[in-house]
Amino acid sequence: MTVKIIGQSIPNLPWQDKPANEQGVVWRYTKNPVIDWNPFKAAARVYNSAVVPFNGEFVGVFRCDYKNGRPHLHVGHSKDGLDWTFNEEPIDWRDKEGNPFVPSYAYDPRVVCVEGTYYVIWCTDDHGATLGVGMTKDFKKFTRLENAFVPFNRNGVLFPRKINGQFVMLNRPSDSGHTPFGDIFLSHSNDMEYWGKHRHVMGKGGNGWWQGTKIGGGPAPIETSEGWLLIYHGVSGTCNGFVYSLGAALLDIDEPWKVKYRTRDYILTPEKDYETRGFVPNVCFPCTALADADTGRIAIYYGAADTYSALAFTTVDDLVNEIKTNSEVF
Ligand code: BMA
Repeated sequence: MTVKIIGQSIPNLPWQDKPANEQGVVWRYTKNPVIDWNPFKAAARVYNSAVVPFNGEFVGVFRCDYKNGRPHLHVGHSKDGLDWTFNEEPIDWRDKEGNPFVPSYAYDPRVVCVEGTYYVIWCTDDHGATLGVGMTKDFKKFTRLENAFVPFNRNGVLFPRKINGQFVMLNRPSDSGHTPFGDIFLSHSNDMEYWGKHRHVMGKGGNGWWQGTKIGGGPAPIETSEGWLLIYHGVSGTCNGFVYSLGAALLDIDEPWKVKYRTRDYILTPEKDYETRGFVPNVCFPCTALADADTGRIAIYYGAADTYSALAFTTVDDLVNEIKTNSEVF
């Protein structure tokens, strides 16, 4: 391993070696999907979800679309990151005084540990879509903070440590519908409640039609010796609707709104049946990337077709090499 991951060891990270005939820099888990339709009584579909290592096992905050179509967040547990059991009840969000502070809907969660606290950021409703923010230490008691922004905003992704003494969150200003535009910005906070010092990070477009309509942050950026490794989603508009693919970029370590390199081509796009067929066809939507500092292995959890949870793998050396040698920054 030549590129160093600055992060934790995850010896039980889910993993499969790269198949000999694989051309891409990212390869799929052969037993995908890891979560199928109707995985527990309340949930029709579980996808676009957040997983973190916890006490030697794994815990997740999962987007669960109910049988009335509305999404809510449920906690799930797994010993190996592959077989999951879900809490039947949604997360019981409370404000700082302990009063119920329940979102009317909640989707696309990301979970990031900063200084021993697990922060959950998701898309919620406040007279329009915006970013809900909460925290937990044990995945039993959850405290909800103020929403980060006024509507409309989606794809809130926290960096896994403070940068120059401040929390930093990627976000994607949007509209009230399915948003036919969108660039990635970042915002700073001293306290996870008041957000400002906004910076544009990167835009849609370039030569790549795969990201010509909009882009949005994916998993929490991974700190490496080459900069922040960001996996994100890029969206192409077709006559048959949006197509969601994965791209990656390297951001400056101290000034992460500066893009050093960015993949010219997608690194994963809908190809398999579980990605091209489902509730919303042609969607690969990453919300988690677990990186093992000892081996450089990276496991990416992504939602497939707004229906399934799937896994794909890469290594930090392979991915950084791909980004640097096939880069287009614009
Ligand atoms: C986005 C979000 C995602 C979803 C995607 C494709 O706007 O709603 O949750 O995966 O659309 O439908």
